[in-house]
Amino acid sequence: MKNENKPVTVEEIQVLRNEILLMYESLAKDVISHAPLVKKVVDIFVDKGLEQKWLEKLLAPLVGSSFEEDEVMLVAYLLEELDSLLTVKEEAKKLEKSVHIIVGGTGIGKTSLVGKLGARYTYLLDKGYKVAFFNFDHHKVGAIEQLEHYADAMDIPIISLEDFVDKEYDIILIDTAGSTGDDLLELDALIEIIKESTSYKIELSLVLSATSKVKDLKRIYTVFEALEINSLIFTKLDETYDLSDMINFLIENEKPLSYLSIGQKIPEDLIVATKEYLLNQFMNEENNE
Ligand SMILES: Nc1nc2c(ncn2[C@@H]2O[C@H](COP(=O)(O)OP(=O)(O)O)[C@@H](O)[C@H]2O)c(=O)[nH]1
Ligand SMILES: [Mg+2]
Repeated sequence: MKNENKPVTVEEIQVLRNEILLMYESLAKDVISHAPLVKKVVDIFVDKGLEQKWLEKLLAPLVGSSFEEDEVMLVAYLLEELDSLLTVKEEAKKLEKSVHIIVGGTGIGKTSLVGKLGARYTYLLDKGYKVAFFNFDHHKVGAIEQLEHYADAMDIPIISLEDFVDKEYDIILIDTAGSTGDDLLELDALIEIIKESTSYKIELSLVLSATSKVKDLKRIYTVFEALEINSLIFTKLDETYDLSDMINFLIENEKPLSYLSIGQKIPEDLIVATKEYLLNQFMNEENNE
């Protein structure tokens, strides 16, 4: 009896909360099995690759309401929920003086992206920015040649670290190598040097492929999380009709999405990420017959 007056601890509340969540999950499944139209809509989105549990939890509260009989409303509701969970970063009208570091696994499209962004910032926006490239990929054979090729074609200089200091450039794009631990330490040291010796704002983007599985996306994210990631960029959206892994990853990850690479052509196959584009691509995919 003495226990009744004892204050409840945070741990006890957490245990209770987990139990309630578990009960709610199985309840949600049960409730939905009695609402055929809701179940149909869950199945449509499961077919598209979204997680069943997540869908059930969202839709269960609607069973018994007028929504239950309206498929269009149910789909619209789910799309709105998806929309609210995705975060995008709009491109500023006026870009700040910044060092934009592009990191990610090998072969994911980082160097191509540096080329695309370089061309975009120099030639494709209302205001032309003064851009320079910096190569931090000294491992991969041919890495510098690829960047040099873009630099020559676009008339963008490849600079050395000393050149950062004179603030001559508006945007410095840094191309990096893959993802071993040593590289990350070196990259971290480079970031510290830039912070200490210049006033450039640092923008670090993790590049991920739309063709990767959600587990791999999470694993790569964990590797690079040691650095301070400001935004995500997805590449190779043209190589898959199934964006569910990417969407499932983004639902759980709060980092904003900035750009999308939708093909190999430089510079035109780069777009600013919008929720409309993502959701349209996701809903119109051709694997749902
Ligand atoms: N289909 C497709 N290929 C891409 C895309 N982005 C890059 N690539 C290709 O992927 C390959 C590797 O690109 P690269 O930029 O060298 O990757 P890095 O190793 O991360 O620097 C090249 O053949 C690129 O043309 C994209 O959005 N779609
Ligand atoms: Mg590269």
